[in-house]
Amino acid sequence: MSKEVFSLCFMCSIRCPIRVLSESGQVKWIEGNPHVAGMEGSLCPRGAAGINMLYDHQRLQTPLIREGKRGEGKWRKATWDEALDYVGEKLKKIIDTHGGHSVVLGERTQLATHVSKTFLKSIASPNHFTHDALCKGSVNTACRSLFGIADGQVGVDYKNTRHIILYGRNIFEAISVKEVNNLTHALENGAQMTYIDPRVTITATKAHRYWMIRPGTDLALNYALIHTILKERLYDSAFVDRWVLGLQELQDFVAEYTPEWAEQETGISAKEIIALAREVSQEKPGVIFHYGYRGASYRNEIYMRRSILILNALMGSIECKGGIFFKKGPGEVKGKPARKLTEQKFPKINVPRFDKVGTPDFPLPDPNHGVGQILPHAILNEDPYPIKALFAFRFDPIGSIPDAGLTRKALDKLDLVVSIDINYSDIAWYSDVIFPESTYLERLDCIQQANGLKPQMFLRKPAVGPRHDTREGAMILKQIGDRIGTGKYFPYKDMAELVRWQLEGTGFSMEDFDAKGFVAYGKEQIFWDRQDGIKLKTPSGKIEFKSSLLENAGFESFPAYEPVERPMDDKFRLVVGRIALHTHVSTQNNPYLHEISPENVLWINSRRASDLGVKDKDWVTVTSSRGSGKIRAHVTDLIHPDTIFMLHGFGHKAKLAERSFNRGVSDSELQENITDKVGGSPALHETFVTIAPV
Ligand SMILES: Nc1nc2c(c(=O)[nH]1)N[C@H]1C(S)=C(S)[C@@H](COP(=O)(O)OP(=O)(O)OC[C@H]3O[C@@H](n4cnc5c(=O)[nH]c(N)nc54)[C@H](O)[C@@H]3O)O[C@H]1N2
Ligand SMILES: Nc1nc2c(c(=O)[nH]1)N[C@H]1C(S)=C(S)[C@@H](COP(=O)(O)OP(=O)(O)OC[C@H]3O[C@@H](n4cnc5c(=O)[nH]c(N)nc54)[C@H](O)[C@@H]3O)O[C@H]1N2
Ligand code: SF4
Ligand SMILES: [Mo]
Repeated sequence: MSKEVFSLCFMCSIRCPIRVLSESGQVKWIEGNPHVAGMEGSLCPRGAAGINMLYDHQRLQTPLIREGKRGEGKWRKATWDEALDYVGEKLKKIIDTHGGHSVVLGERTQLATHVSKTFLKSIASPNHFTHDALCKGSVNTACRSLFGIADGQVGVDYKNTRHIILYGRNIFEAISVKEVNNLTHALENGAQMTYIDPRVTITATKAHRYWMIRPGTDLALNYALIHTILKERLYDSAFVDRWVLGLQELQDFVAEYTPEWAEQETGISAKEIIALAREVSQEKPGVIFHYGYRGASYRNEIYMRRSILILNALMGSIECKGGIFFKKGPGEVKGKPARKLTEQKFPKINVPRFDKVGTPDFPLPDPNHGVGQILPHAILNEDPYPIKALFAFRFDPIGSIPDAGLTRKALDKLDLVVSIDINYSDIAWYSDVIFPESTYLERLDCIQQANGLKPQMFLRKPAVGPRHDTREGAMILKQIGDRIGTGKYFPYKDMAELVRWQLEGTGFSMEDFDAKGFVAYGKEQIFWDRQDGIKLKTPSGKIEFKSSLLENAGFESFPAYEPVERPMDDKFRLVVGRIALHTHVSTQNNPYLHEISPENVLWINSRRASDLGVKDKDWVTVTSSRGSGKIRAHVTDLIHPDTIFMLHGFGHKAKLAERSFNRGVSDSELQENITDKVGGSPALHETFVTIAPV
């Protein structure tokens, strides 16, 4: 019997809407949901490889309890009751002895995040964190400093743009399907694309203008662009007069940052910088200075992301077609959002978070997400208090927090490490108990509230039943709750009951999602009135160039430019990123994706390679202060001489993921665990390495 189901992909956390066809309980075909604008039936390669993930025998199939030492790989298969009882008993002891706050749960933000937050709130722990700070914490803080609104509620109108400027936003490899389709349409309609990256990526090859910038100097470039725009009065004065606070302060500040100065710093000619400022301003306001996605690279990240957003404000490209906009929720059309379990009343929490976010020590990062890379430091230093248990839910702290050696050392100190995963990930391999989750093709999930120009809701529905002895994450957490006496906070017996509860009061039912996979609160795109209607949430109600958020916390709005350190002598700056074929640390063992992209290589500039006597495809050793690894050189002119680049996500340690085991090098083994103390991002590109022929 054949069946069609509309659902949401989860080969990465973009969660593209999909249409899945199955026959006699076997998935046969997945494509982009044709009913959803921008999807146009397309999928990225990882989305297509979802079928291989489902039928891969090397994924988790049953609960496992560790028998040998952590990381040794000796497991005992367990029944669900056995594994849940085991975790429940240990957890109860930890909470009774050390308090609920000694328990941390880290996850990739996902549809069941309100369940995970409930799990911790019910034991009075403030220690929920998401991947967000590791991904784009400083973008988040930059948005809040200017708009009072987090980046998650800011969107980009790619389709109607006239000119897009991308700072290492490698959109054609680090993919979101709708963004790629919409930007492709804009380019076909004559939009211009400027791409800035120390490395020639696929996106660079499609751009009208490409600048090989010296890494870590985008802020200098932006100050020079702002300098030119203000000096030549190229900005949208009506918009700026109405909405901006601190223009004069900005003008005084950038006076010394001339294009000639920036040329020395960035390696981009002053003439070209001025040309871009003039060119873009002719197309305003339908232009986009893209504030970036993985905004997690340098110590000064917050100011670099702020400078990009300031450029948008100067172009008036905010809340307009072809620019950036604020997402609209159901409240905008008098609708109700889906309910969340976190709306319940919980025990009072009297301690700070493990990462001290929200305290004077670390005031600005978003407490809704926390700062994950602080975890190893907090555990090892018992600062602000001892931590005893970690739950990793669809998140791999070993692969995704820089300095894996330090992370493992911290994990060694814990009494309990539990993973909820679908793969033998490196964190699962290092856990005491692994709970296997049903994959996205096999599970009903919580409601996706999709704010945007048109508020909508989506639903992930199973295309087929679970192939193995797996459960949904929201059920696993509930069943642990049942064992530690917090079951009452999870008032559902199965996922369908939870979803129906979430939909109460919204006017929609689960069946309403059958036809197209989503429901919409209205038909029209909503733009706020640019004269009077932009609902900024800053104290002044304006776009705060001069930021009360920063200044009230003791930080400057416009600190003097401080250059990043240059790699001296034989050193290189290590830079990392993605390709279209893999998701972070998740897909390297996927049979199909592994076949096309089995391991990472090290991009190195031809001249520097020749100085070292390294030829293309030679094995080299790459060494940092934290670790070293053996990897093949990819010798090329297409990378800045200061920089070496490798794909993130390889070098897995879990033996039962046989294809990816020990293939390539893990960037997290090499990187130092350093943080942008204002914005919250890890400075992933602040590690220097040396290269030696093997
Ligand atoms: N060193 C280094 N660190 C980084 C980055 C980097 O480039 N280098 N990038 C940063 C960025 S941008 C991000 S977004 C984060 C991402 O960090 P993570 O979220 O940790 O990475 P992912 O690979 O997306 O997924 C993590 C885990 O989710 C599991 N998983 C996949 N699908 C499911 C599912 O349906 N259910 C469950 N329970 N588990 C599932 C995978 O098997 C994997 O173990 O990493 C950040 N950290
Ligand atoms: N295929 C695929 N797509 C994905 C993901 C995935 O894992 N796989 N993950 C999703 C997620 S969570 C994220 S965060 C996004 C990431 O989306 P992006 O941020 O677009 O992707 P990255 O590959 O992390 O890009 C980093 C780029 O920045 C460049 N770079 C390094 N230093 C500098 C610098 O100083 N200045 C400039 N201008 N550029 C620099 C690097 O050379 C690299 O090309 O991708 C999303 N889409
Ligand atoms: S970008 Fe690709 S992997 Fe990510 S959700 Fe969309 S189709 Fe799936
Ligand atoms: Mo990310």
